[in-house]
Amino acid sequence: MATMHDNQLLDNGQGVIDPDTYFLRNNPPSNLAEFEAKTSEFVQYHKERNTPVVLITSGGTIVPLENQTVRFIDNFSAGTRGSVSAEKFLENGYAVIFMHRQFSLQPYSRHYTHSTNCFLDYMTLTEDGKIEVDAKYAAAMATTLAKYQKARSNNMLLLQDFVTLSDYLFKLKSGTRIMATLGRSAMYYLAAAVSDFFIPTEKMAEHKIQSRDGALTLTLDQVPKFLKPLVSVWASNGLIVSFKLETDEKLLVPKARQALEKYGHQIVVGNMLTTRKKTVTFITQDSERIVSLSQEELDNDVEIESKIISELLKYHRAWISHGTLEGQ
Ligand code: PAZ
Repeated sequence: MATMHDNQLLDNGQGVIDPDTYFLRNNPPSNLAEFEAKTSEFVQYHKERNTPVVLITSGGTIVPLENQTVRFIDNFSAGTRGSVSAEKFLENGYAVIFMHRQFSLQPYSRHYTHSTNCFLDYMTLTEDGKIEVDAKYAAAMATTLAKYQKARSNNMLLLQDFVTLSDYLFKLKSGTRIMATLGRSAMYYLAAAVSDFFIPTEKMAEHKIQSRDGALTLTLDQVPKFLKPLVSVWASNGLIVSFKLETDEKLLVPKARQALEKYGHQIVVGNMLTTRKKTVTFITQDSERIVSLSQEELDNDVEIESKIISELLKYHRAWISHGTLEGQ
């Protein structure tokens, strides 16, 4: 733990601590060693086979309001972007580490788990008491099941989860450092919605906040800027793609550009809350390109992630062969 003196030194004067200080002041998740062992084994396996590997982060982090957490603040994200993207990367021969918010959408199972149907609605009971998949769903389910089983049996998909901001940050740091051994054939696809504000452990109530005390006023600290060490130290050789979500159109491209300048990574994919499933903007240091689904594609249930991934594969090929995005 940092001392009072360290705290003064490590604070930037506006109450924002740096990432190293964050890791000193917060406890790692109890399953971090298991996370690291599984990630290392997966990465080593694919390094030996020269398989490109993508780390996808997906879903939202929570920030607890109490150390013994009853209440928390959540971040918007169902995990659609991440889980659909994972399927598209797998179809293109990538091994996928899918670091997702626990119980958010996952590749393949997403087609059945969070729909308006309960999973039991996909099944029928035969007269002799056996369970079968309803004929209406069987063909599509067989296709999805075959893809899922292929990914698992070929060791192409590693599922890892997080819940809190702190879980996420510790695992992101470990995961990216392990992936760094792959050099340029690693891609980081940071689609998770990560909290910008949190309550440090030492300022948090220990027990459930009581309503008898009247209205609740919260003061949240700013989360340190983790993309900085991620880009410059943890994952320095890989292709780094971050996502930016906005609700005010005017801010989307300027904020994305600001992020590229501040952190020095390669690509920001910008998306607006209301149109994120049909339009995204690719922003690099020297380009800006809107990618959209046509009405016909929307009518045919084409998912925008297939376009996002095919763009990124071009960038990644260029990155692997000469370490820049040019010539993609
Ligand atoms: O998971 P989902 O499909 O509901 O949402 C995806 C998203 C909007 C969270 C993602 O595309 C994104 O923009 N992530 C980064 C969010 C941010 O700016 O922090």
